[in-house]
Parts: sequence; C-alpha cells; structure tokens
Amino acid sequence: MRLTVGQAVVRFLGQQVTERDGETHRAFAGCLGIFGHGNVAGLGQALLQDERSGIPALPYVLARNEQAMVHTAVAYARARTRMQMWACTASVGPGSTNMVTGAALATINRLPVLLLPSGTFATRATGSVLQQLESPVAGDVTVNDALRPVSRRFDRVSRPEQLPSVLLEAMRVLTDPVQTGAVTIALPQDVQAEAYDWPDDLFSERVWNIGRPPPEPSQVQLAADLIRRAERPLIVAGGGVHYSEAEDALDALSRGTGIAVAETQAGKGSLTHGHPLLLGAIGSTGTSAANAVARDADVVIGVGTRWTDFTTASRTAFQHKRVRFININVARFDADQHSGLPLVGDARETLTALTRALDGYRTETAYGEQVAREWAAWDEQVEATYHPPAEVTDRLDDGVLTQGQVIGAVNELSDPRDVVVCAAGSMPGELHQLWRVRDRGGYHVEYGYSCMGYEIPGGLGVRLACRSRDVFVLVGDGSYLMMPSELVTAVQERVKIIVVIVQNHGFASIGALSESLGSQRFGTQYRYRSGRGRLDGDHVPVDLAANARSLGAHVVEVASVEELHVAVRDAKAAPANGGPFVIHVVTDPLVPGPDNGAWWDVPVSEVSDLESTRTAYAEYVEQRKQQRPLLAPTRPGVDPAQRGRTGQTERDS
Ligand SMILES: Cc1ncc(C[n+]2csc(CCOP(=O)(O)OP(=O)(O)O)c2C)c(N)n1
Ligand SMILES: [Mg+2]
Repeated sequence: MRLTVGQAVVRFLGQQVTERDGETHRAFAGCLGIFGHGNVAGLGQALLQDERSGIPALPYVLARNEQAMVHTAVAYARARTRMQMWACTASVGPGSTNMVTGAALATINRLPVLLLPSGTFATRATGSVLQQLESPVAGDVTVNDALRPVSRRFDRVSRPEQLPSVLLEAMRVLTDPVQTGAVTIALPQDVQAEAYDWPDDLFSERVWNIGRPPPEPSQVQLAADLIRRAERPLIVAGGGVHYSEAEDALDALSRGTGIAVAETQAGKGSLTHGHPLLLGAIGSTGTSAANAVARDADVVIGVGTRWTDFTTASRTAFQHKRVRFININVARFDADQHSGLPLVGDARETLTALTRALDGYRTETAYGEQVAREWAAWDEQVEATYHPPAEVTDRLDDGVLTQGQVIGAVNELSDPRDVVVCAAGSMPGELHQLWRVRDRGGYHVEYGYSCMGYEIPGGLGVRLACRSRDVFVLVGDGSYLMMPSELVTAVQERVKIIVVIVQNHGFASIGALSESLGSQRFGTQYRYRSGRGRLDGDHVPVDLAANARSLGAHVVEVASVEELHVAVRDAKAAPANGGPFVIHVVTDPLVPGPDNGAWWDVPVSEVSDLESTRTAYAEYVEQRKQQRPLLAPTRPGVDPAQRGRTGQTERDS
C-alpha cells in the first residue's frame, strides 16, 4: 500500500487495540495537535484525509499549547486506567520542546502518551530551516533530543523503512505496565511527507494484552508469614491500585484481615469514604488518623506505590524500630524500595493471592478500635474545615471565603461520581486530607509532577474520557495564570468542565512553606512594589473572571458561601455540551488547613543574616533527627548451615 509516512502512522495507530481481562479498547482515542511548518503538510495532511473519510481512525483535536495538550492526553489515559491514550503532534522547534514538561509528567506518573514531535529535514537539503538548533558539536542533534531523558522510549524515523519496527516498539512500551510513560517518535518534516510501499500487514488490527503478571508464590508465602507475626500492620494504597483496577481485591484483603488502609495522592479513592478500615491520606499531607497508625506500624504493605517523600513524610512517618515493608508492585524498580520484600506482580492478582494466603488471620480488636477512634477524630476536623466556626469566618474580609469552605461546598454539592481535578498549590494537600471520595474514579490529583497548569487541560482530558461525570477543576490563581489556554479548546469542542478559580493573590502554598523555613513569604504574593522597592504593596488588580470570560467561558463570581452553593448547583445544571463553566471565588491565603503535625524535608540555609532563617534552621536540625533510613532487610537472615555451597569457595575446591 503506497502511503506517506504521515498517512501510515495515522492508519497504523487507528488499528491498535488494547485488551485486559478479555475487554478490548481502541488504543488511541485520537490525536491532539498544533500545526506548524514541521507537521502541517505531513501528519496534518494525513489527519485531514483521515477526517474526510467520515470514519476517522484518529480524530483530531486542536489544542492551544503543546505542554497542555500532553496534560490532556495524560489525564485521559489516567481516567481510562491506561487502557486508552492519545497521540500528540507538534511542529519543529518550540512546539516540540513545549512538550518536554508534559512528557516528564507522563513518565513520572507512569501514564502512556505517544509524542510525535516534528524534526528538521532528514536530508538536510535546505540547511538551517526556521527553528533549527544548529549544534556546533553534533550534526544529528535536534531540539527533539531534549525529550530523550523524559521519555521511556525515544526514536527518530529518518528513513521510511524504519517505521514499522519503530511503531511496534512504541506500542510495546506504551502498553507495558512496567515501562509505560511518554514514548517519543521524532518525525523529520520531509520524512512525514515521503511515500513508500508498505506491506499490508503493517495495517492489520493488532491487539496488545495489558498483562496481569502473577507474583511468585514463595514470596507471597513469606509476606503472609510476616503479616501473621505483625501486631500493627498497615496497607498503603498507591496509584497502582487504580491502574490495575484492584479496588475490590484491596477491599477484600482489608475486610478479610482487618488491616487498615492509608492512601497516597495517586491511590486516593482506592477505598471510598465510609469504609470502616479507611484511614485516608498518609504522609506530609496525611490525616492525623493514618499518620498515627503509620507511626507505630510494624509491617507496612505498599500496593502500587513509589514511596515518594510526601508519602513517607520524608522518611519520618514510620517510627517503629523494626518496621518492615512488603511492596506489591508490577515494577521491580518500585518493589525494592525501603528494603522491602518485593511482591512483583499485578496488584489485583497479588492482593488476591495474599488474601488467600492470609486465610484465618485477623488483627486484634484493640487495633480495629484504634482505627475507628482515630478516624472519627479526624473526620470531625474535616467537618470543622468544611464548615468553619464563626471565630474563623468573622476574621475574613467581606466576600472572602476559606479554602476549606470551597472544598467543602464542592464536595457536598457534587455527585458521588463527579471527578475533582487538581495538581499544584495548597489545594492538592488539602484535597488529599479533606476530600471525601465517594466513587473510585472520583479523585484526580496529579501529584507525581505537581505541575502548575495541569489543572484545566487535565480536567479537559478527564471529561473527554468520562462524559457521564461532571468534572470539577479546582485551580489556584497562580496555576490558572500559567495555563488558562485550554479553556478555548473546551469552548471549541463544547466540552463541559466546571472550573473553580481560587483567587488568593499569589502562592498560598509556597508562601506558607517559605514562612515555615524562615524565608518570610518572600516573592510569593502578587503585590506591587512598595516605596521600599519590595513586593509588599497593594494586590495587583488582576481580574481572572474577566480573563476567563474573554476566552469564551461562562463565568460566575461569588462572594459568599451561599452564592458559591448557587453557582455550583447552576454549574451542575448547565448543559453537557455547553463548554466551560467557571466559578471565581476569593479566599484568604492565611487560613491554614487542619494541622496533622507531619513534616516534609526542604533544606534550610545553614548560615544566615536573618533571625527567621536561623530559627528555622535550628528546627530543621531537630526534625531531621526523626528521619529513618528504612534499610532493615525484610527477609530474616538465612542460617549459614542451610546455605548452598555456592560462590568462590565451591569453584575453588
Ligand atoms: C510549573 C510549576 N512551577 C512551579 C511550581 C512550584 N509551585 C508549587 S505550588 C506554587 C504556587 C501555586 O499557586 P496557586 O496556584 O495560586 O495556588 P496556592 O498556592 O495559592 O494555593 C508554585 C510556584 C510548580 N509546582 N509547578
Ligand atoms: Mg494562589
């Protein structure tokens, strides 16, 4: 079949299918893109031809910013538990390098996305084209090489003959739960438009099984033995629970054994609010309940977690002297963390095997009572944050709310199946602590990369993935300013997303962090320079409501909790194809969320002219004493007499 490389790529991608548990999906929902001279005639022509066929293999969506379009793609893949993804096409030069941040976010969150940056002429016939890098040290380096370290696989097609193997390798990585992340195929502008005679089989439908590798039975037995000897076990559920759709298996293990469950950001929603053994968020942004149980836990069972510093409160969350870890993870890389016992396998399969191996085991009554007591105490704090007492609200300026009130109103007025989306600022931490998840797909906070600007394009991706759920994007003013652009894409595609802009005139999160580290909120507020030349004058009069309106969104400004309630109800009632509905609310950046006493390791200057920094440093030194190396091996030592005659000695004898 004679097609251009661009046409062959589109045709091939349209034929890819993913399969798990006998269920199949089209691997690619479509192609997001922005055209320039690198792709307008190559892939652009191929996508046009595809759309005009009436049954597009790869429906095209025009985005506004290349970083944002990768966010949209990644959010979609997460909402579809990695069973479906998008391709993203960008032009030569800045269009392609704009995708670097999105690629890093995809790779860090282990979410599949296929990036198709355009490259300058493979033939080099016309030297130095617009936006070409011209490296003096290497003739074959282009700006696309910036995508290498943030991609799980990088390739460049400089001759059409290379394309079949490049595409197949890309699919292997994208559909492998261990390897998945951003996959980049750089397509030089001339190669995209070049024709070639392709073998028909390149375009046959191809099914990619997303496997459920089982754990090694002997390791499951070791894990069960360890848990049976535990007095205070704890499960930590990570994003892998969702990706493997292992929520029911987790519920069965927890209920069957009485072991309580704490959740990471990506794992939140593994169990839903009201589950008797749910302790909620763990770590730096954890609940007092989960952190209290974690402190004394002797065996910790991580499921699909990378054990980041937020989850372990920078290795201070687990204080039991002999705490041991069991790590259920499909990737050995993650399963070996904290010297844990690696249970390498699919989360659902492994949880099911472990439940079987633990038959008859049950935690003590006192443990269950502590879990219930700690949770009840925490939930009271949540209630008080959703509905703060008059002594808090009386201190607020007119028309200004607390962030807790905003989170509470959205939580209480949204449907259980609606999805909350967030990524950076003070809200991810508060949502982790406070949001009551009532449906396993209802919580979508990107905290692997915590990328400001993910919120609106991410919300768009979630809504494209689940049209039957309303999507609430909670976005701070700082993050909004970084990337409001995809509101226009939502307007153009008539995609309903409900965006709540939380205006607090700067970075409440980094401001509070700065203050706690002795840096006095320096450079974190959107204020004019005062007479002293410092940024501590009046607020910069930025009108984000007018900004959103100018982009075509329907915007409501609220100045009280009652008005916020009306606005959320109106947003829910707005038509499903009505485009973005924006609610603008002003909050006080200085009202703290509930205190959980947890720590996060951010280094403080060791010497300083400032008293505030010296005080913070002294505190920092104290806090670091709580850090544990978490190095104790999980497997008990083997008796030397039992050891096989291996190694040097045997060979020598
Ligand atoms: C792209 C990017 N740049 C910088 C940061 C560091 N950072 C984290 S939160 C934050 C401020 C966010 O401000 P805003 O969205 O207004 O939320 P608030 O802190 O006020 O809740 C910054 C600068 C980041 N996470 N992402
Ligand atoms: Mg802010």
